[in-house]
Amino acid sequence: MSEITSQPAENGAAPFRSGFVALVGRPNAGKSTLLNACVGEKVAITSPVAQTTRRRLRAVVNTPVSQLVIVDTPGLHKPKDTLGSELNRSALKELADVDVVAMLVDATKPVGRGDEWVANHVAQSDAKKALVLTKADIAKPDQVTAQLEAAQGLCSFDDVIVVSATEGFNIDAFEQVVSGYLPEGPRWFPEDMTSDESDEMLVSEFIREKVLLRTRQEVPHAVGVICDVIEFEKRHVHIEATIYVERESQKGIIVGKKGAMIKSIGIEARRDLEHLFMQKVYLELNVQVKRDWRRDQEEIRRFGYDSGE
Ligand SMILES: Nc1nc2c(ncn2[C@@H]2O[C@H](COP(=O)(O)OP(=O)(O)O)[C@@H](O)[C@H]2O)c(=O)[nH]1
Ligand SMILES: [Mg+2]
Repeated sequence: MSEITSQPAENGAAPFRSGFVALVGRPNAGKSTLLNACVGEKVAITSPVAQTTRRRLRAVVNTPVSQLVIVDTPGLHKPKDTLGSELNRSALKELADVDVVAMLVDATKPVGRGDEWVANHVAQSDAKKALVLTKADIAKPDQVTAQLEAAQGLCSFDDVIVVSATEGFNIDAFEQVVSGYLPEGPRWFPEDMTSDESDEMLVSEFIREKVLLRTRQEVPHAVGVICDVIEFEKRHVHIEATIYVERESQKGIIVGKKGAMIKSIGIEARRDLEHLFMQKVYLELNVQVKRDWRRDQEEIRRFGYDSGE
């Protein structure tokens, strides 16, 4: 859909490019799924729950002609509490710091006020702007056409691309389009580096994802996870973590009947963690109540969900 416009270097080869691209958009647009598809492994957690992503996450993607640092951000939305405001702040901050802003729009949901609001912020960024229409695999062709037209009216984009992150459709093309807009420069990061998250944070997030996938309504939003212990032993990784909720009733839901829910969460999280660390994992999970932590700036910071300002 797009041509790389960089000038060939003197020896005839295109110059190597490197820089930053931020993925922004409404909650659930598919930002974290696209990040994982580009990296080729799971670094960001994803779920149908809005505000799954609470932390900015940077991942390094190497292509033959470029090194992209892709920045995943929390979905931009109308905040309801202190946590929500922090998530917005964290996402908006990235707009000023990157070479390319990729605004993601869900092909299956009509373009609405939420997208307009995001686009108004994107328009103010000095970065190059790409419109990325996501979830092409589940959108009907006429839906894609209509969405493209509506989304292109939101802001002046330098490029447009349609992708499916779950099917791996146009992921290479997305990387190519973005690479073309990066400044010339070397690989700034080691080729084997995938993300800037600590092991503790990856553990907490992987566990939180399993809670999100298994709980409903208010419960997923009330959950915060902290990794208390992580020890790399000879034959396994020893992990202890605590799942925090805001109410006793929520604790009951997470624990489940005779501990069935927490057991399932543990089994699923362990499977992902063993994949991540490529080692056996021993995982001990606790559940605790921390009343109204989402309204408490200090608690939000302790969980690592703050914007760092
Ligand atoms: N069918 C389909 N579903 C997708 C695609 N990308 C994301 N999703 C789903 O949409 C939901 C939200 O995705 P996520 O990446 O967490 O969205 P984010 O809030 O923008 O980070 C998840 O259930 C994903 O599995 C896609 O390309 N195709
Ligand atoms: Mg996300």
